[in-house]
Parts: sequence; structure tokens; C-alpha cells
Amino acid sequence: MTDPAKAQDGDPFLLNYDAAEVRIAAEFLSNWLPFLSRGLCKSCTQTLSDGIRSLHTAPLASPTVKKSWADMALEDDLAAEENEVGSFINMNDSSVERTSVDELKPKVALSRDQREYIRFSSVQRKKDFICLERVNGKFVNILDGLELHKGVFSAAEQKRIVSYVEQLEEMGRNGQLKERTFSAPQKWMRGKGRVTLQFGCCYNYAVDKNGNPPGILKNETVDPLPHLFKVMIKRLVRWHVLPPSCVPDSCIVNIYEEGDCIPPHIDNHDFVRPFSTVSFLSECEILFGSNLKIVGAGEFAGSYAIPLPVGSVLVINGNGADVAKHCVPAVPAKRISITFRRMDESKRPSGYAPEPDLEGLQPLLVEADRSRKYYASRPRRSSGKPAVGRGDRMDHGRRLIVDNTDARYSGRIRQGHGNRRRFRANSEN
Ligand SMILES: O=C(O)CCC(=O)C(=O)O
Repeated sequence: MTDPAKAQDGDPFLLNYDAAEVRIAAEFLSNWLPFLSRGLCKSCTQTLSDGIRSLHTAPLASPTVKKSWADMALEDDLAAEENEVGSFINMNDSSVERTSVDELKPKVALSRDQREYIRFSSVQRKKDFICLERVNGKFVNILDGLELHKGVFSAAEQKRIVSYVEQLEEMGRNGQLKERTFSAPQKWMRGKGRVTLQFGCCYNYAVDKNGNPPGILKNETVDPLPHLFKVMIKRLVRWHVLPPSCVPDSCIVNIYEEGDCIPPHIDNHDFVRPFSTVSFLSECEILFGSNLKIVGAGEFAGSYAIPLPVGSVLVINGNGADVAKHCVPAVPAKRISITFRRMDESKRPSGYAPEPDLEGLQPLLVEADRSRKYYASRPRRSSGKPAVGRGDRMDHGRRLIVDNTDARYSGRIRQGHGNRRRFRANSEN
């Protein structure tokens, strides 16, 4: 299979593809490696994995395409006015010797919309979490309302978001943000001391030393949502992760060092449902249960753990938000999460101004919606039956649409042993 050094030297196979395509392939194949290597022996898996890894280090051949698909996807959001089509195979470039494979290759020019649809369709969504617990004498699914959306932010996007969060943290440490935006508590014991950044509003988990009750602090101001976070919010609504009726207007960034945790809680009702949390840097588990127990510093016992892969979004709603508590036990490695929430309008801090660019957001139309609209707008025939037509007749070339909103995936979702398990994230334990 592919020798990493060969890719660096210009593997003849790779010469058929430009830099952007190689990066797309690398990102795509890396994400699918667990599936592709299923049933393979260790050595074949290793060879496959080495081959894919070599693509990440392949040189950027095309001077015209400097950014990966993923980079451009975020950039597309950041600079919506950009009309350039990024991924273009120039068949007429005589500077590259063509092979027979190359001759067979069709001209491909993916529009911005098509690239977005491909990425949108590959988001993996799980919405059927089940954990029955007896609450007030009745068995209920305490996880009803939870949704895990995997692959919402690509590796390149995660990198940009993390580096932006690091800049914000630095600004917070240097006193360049509003006082209540940044908080870095003293690490007085293991599991305590998460760094947080709050935008849009700040709130208390519990009564504070000034006697303020838990919830949004009416008279404290923090910095507004940074631009990049608004870009993320737009993605969440557009890609059917959050409903347009509940566009977040605030967020908390949690920066966990190894051993930091967030104790069991139910999010304050000053925030409406659903809310969502996006994960970066390392995977950890979030624990749900109607009765989570503290068993040590950063150590909790509960019913159900959901692994949160990087780039994923967990949407918390229904019983998952209001019957079950949740917590993140001491994390095994540095992790960043951004929890987006919408404030109850009556609880907004004084002087809060809504973000105009977060108004009127709409989800991406999927094929089914297009067909519905098409049929709805067509005059009926005398038979009373709707006119027969294929959705793609009216899609003006946008046929790459697949609605897999309910696609299942086999995640590493684990139910606790005997419906109750203890989570440790410390080698000392
Ligand atoms: O870090 C997470 O994913 C969860 C954060 C959370 O529960 C919170 O900020 O209230």
C-alpha cells in the first residue's frame, strides 16, 4: 500500500489529484477508517491507516488551491460573499503529465452549495437514547430528547475554533475581556477549577457570595458572542442540529485541564430548551442520571454515559434536560466545550441587545422539503391528484442532497453495568 515517503515524493496515483482533493480524501478516509478496517487483521489495518495518514502529509501541489475543503467550508461561512469555487480539477493544465486514469476522470466543479450538502449529509445523528429509570414511581426514559450529532465540525474547523478559544483565554488572563466574561478559579482540589468564558450573559450555578440566586445575573455584563461563535450557531441551525425557534444567544466555554470536571446539575430554567454542547480537543464521557452521586473528587456514579467525540454536538432537551442531571467526570485529557444556550427573554441581562445577524436563520432545505414545496406550489390536475414530478426537476443542479437526518450509527454508547456504574477519570483511583 501507500508508503508515506512516496506520497511526499509525489506518488504517481496522487498526481491525478490536486491538493484540495487529496485533503478531502484524507479527511473523509480518516473519519471512515473504523468502518473500512472492520474485519481486517491488525497488520492490514495498520497498512490502511498508514496509507491514509500519508495523505495528510502529501505536499500541496496546486498553488491555486491552498485550503482544504473543510477550511473553505468555514471560510465560506465567514465570507459568504466569496463566489470562488474551491475544488476544481483543471483538465487543461498541460504542466501535469496525464495518465489514462486521468483521461477518464470527468471534470468536477463542486459549487459551494454542493460541498455544503455533502458535508451536511455526512453528519451522523443519533436520537434514540434510552435509559429507563423510576422517577416519582413511574418508569421514564430519562434520555428522551437527547441527540448526538457527530462530524458537525471538521478537523480543520475544530483547529481554528480551538485556537480562537485559546486567544480568548489569553485575553481573559490579560484583563482584555469584561471582568465577568473570564473566570479561572483557584484550583483548591482535584476536579475543581475549570476555566470558563461566558458570552451574552453570565450566571451562577448556585447562590453566590453576594446572595445572588442561581441563574442569569441581571446586572452583570459580559462580552457579546464573538463572531466565530455566531458562525458556529449559524451552522447548527442550518445543518438541522438546533431548531430555528431556539437560536442560542449566549454561551459558556469550559476549558478542562486533565482531572477537571463539571459536577451533576440541571441547567437553570433561565435558559430555554434545547441547549447544546460542542466538544473539542479530546473525547470524554458525559454522564446522565436522575440521581447522580458524587463518589469522590471529580468522580460520579450514574446510569448512562455518552462519549462525546471531538467535533460533535450533543443537543440536550426534554427529559434529558429536565429529568436527568448531567455531569462530566474528571476528564482524562485537556478538553474544551462550548455550551450554547438561548436565554428566556424575560431573564436577559439589563441592556442586552439581540444579535441582528442571528435573526431569521433557516435550516438548509433538504430534498424532501424541496419536493414538498414543489408539489404544494404546482396546480392540481383535474383528477385532483398532485402533478407527478421528480424533485430533481426543480433543483437546478442541486441533486447531491440526501436527507439522513435520522441516520443511525453504531457509536460507542455504553449503558452502565446493571444500569448503574461508576465513572473514574483518574489513574490514581
Ligand atoms: O462540557 C460539557 O460538555 C458540558 C458542559 C455543561 O454541562 C455546562 O456548561 O453546563
